[in-house]
Amino acid sequence: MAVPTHNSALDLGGTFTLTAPARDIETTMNLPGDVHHALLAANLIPDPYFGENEKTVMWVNETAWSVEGQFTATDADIDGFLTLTLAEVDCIATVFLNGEEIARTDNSFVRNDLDVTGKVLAGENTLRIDFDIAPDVAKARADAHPFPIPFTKNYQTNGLKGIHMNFIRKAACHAGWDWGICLMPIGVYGTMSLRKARLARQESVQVDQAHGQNSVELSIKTRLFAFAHGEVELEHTIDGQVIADRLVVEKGENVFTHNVTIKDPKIWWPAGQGEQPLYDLTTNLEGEMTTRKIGLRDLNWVVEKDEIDHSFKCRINGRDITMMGANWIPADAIPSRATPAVVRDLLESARAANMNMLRIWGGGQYEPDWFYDLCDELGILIWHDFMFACMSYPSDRTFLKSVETEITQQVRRLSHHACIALWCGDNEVIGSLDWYPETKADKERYIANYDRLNSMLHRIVEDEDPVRRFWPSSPSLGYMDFSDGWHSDTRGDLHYWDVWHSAKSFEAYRTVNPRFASEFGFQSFTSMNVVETFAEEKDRNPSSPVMENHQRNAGGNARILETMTRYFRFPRDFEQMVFLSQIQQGLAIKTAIEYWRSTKPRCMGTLYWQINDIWPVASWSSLDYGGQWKLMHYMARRFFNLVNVVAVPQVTKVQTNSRGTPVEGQLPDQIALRAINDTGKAASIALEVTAVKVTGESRVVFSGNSAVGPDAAITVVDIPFADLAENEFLYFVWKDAQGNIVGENDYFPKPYKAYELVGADIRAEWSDRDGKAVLTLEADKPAFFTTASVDAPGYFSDNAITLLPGRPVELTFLPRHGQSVRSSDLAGSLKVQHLAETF
Ligand code: BMA
Repeated sequence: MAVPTHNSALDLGGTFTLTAPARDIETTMNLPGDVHHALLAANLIPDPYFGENEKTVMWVNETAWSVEGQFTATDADIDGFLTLTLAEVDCIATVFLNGEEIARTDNSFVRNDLDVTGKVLAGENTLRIDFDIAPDVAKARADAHPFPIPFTKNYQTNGLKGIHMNFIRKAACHAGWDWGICLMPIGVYGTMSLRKARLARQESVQVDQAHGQNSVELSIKTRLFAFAHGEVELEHTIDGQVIADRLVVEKGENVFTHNVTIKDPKIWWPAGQGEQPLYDLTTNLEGEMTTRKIGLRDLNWVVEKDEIDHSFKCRINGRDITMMGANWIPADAIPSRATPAVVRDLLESARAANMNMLRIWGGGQYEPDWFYDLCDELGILIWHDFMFACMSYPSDRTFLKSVETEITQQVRRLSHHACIALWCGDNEVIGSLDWYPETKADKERYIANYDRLNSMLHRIVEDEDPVRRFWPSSPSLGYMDFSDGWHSDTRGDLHYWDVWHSAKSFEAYRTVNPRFASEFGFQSFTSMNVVETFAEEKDRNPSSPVMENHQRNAGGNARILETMTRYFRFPRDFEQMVFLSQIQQGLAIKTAIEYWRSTKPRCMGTLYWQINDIWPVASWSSLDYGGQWKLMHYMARRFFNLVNVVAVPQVTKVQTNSRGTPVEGQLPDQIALRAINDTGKAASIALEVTAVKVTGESRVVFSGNSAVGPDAAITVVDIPFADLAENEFLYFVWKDAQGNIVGENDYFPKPYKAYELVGADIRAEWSDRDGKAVLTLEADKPAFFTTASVDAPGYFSDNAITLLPGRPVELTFLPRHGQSVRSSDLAGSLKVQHLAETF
């Protein structure tokens, strides 16, 4: 966690000495940073992500580490009250300044502002941090607790031993997860500085907004910490207005509120719905300057009785806007690697796929300030869990006290951001009571225990950020409701996992009608070029130890392969299997999202699990570790199109299998083509539907114009299934009022394996246009999920597309990280893949 930069602080980051006395190790370490990163740089450990090295490097987190470094202060630097700020110490450590113990840290989500007045010398000073062995501390605490609190089942595949992460405050997924490596990083992250104050320092600046006719009233709440009684000068500047005040402060914490009116406000919208104008708010406390970007938007959640049960929707600037996006996990298991450039790239890919919301999931971390700045800039709203996930937590006084400081600080730090849409108590903690023998056997005790923590979180949000909604948990049916949030689809948010975790058919997604689907996912293998970074040729087999190590959900590889046998013909080799797994993943999630979006306004949010990976692994992500787009990310860009047309098969009598789930490929009676408009303006849709034989012949079965009102979904036409011949599928294209093609989609009534797909000859031609490389693809026969890839960081304007004879498609290459490339740089590495080639 970082504090805003200010000009009167001495940066204490730099090169430190890292030692492990018990192991006779001494090397250098850059701070802020983490131990694994330093050991890698010093060649003292192999790449933990390669092969099965996770096990080889496990000793690192079973070792007591110490970092020590020097900094020089001038007379001027120490002339005043001094605060040593360590934004994030991971995790349990003792801090020494010039040999004197100045703090014990215990919670990596708490910022440490240590009063070191009189303790810093003019000249050289020594800062030392001794880290305890976190897994040992966690175990000792768990053992001493009066009743058992099991750790999450998501550690079942971390290869070694479970760690009682519920007894220590650091990212729960540091100990692994069902997609994560177990490294248990150790380090200091974010701001490390020595701050000087004449009398007081800034603690937090929060901004509330009240939107009027043509103005926005801001209420700026400034929290100062004063070292003594006296007077200070405080100045806020925003939109050319200066609010200067002379304030009397008392020793300790002081809170002041100033109001300012922004006339003719430039309004902030989530991505896709308008611009993201940001106002600079600069706060100057006698030279300690901080700047925050303020986006002006009116946001509230409409959770109220309706004809179904209760709505669950986000109203922004007066419009009920469908939330479309995914779940976010920490960007790297080695914290030093999650740089602003890496994270910006991931967030830009979220926006490029038409997302407007990410959910920061409760088993990860509160992100640094710059993360939320990026979301404000890109128009990505954040559903923010507090950091509790998939297990119970203690509720004794010491634990609650620490969490109270954590949540209070985090809410005060982040509440000014336009992107923060909701505070949510945790991820799946209520549901997890049914997962463990201990909690199942004594549920009342664990619910009471849960409520002590959860009601405190609620109270803190009400006190510290009253304009934001607190949602108890994800999934949850609502306030004080401790019942099953997984399966009720009439209220609250829903996690729907039956397709992945219970092997139901993709069709099962159409048997639930969530109000807001905040988690559902399907795994794929990470792309071939990423597999090559951790698996040698001999290990490229789905049941090799290396590939199994890079799959952390028990039975995950088997689930991927078994599903293939249900929908596709079995792939002919490893590389084709990797490719097909990504087609399959995209298809699963497309089925869910197209259908749920089409039920608008019943369903007002779909956030799939998960957008990113923490290391190279088989997982539910749509972006590979490193940010490359998997096939699903391309499909997401299309299934999240604001104006979209989707096929919804109608089955009068659903046949179910022995598991009570719809059978794969049950033929529909008819196929409804539903037009979805998630814009604030009416959309004109000229739709042409063709029935195409997999061998290429096609005929038009419908053509017509419709108008879809703003924020609405309608059925344009029902196509009787009986009208389709064997081997025919539906392909549809729609144009706007100006006649421009705005979207294409298709629908196969039977599983792909049932069709006699024919080989296609695909011609690829490169050109350069407006400084961009353009690839034209043309096929002589239909080619499905046609995907172009090149060895360069970037993505094509589209991929995983249906190519039809006589319909060439142009794909523009969009480099990530902003470089420009020419087609001649890419042509040599071009690979074009498609479905018929996989078997
Ligand atoms: C969800 C998440 C994670 C997990 C995922 C896949 O419920 O909350 O715990 O990674 O399921 O199993």
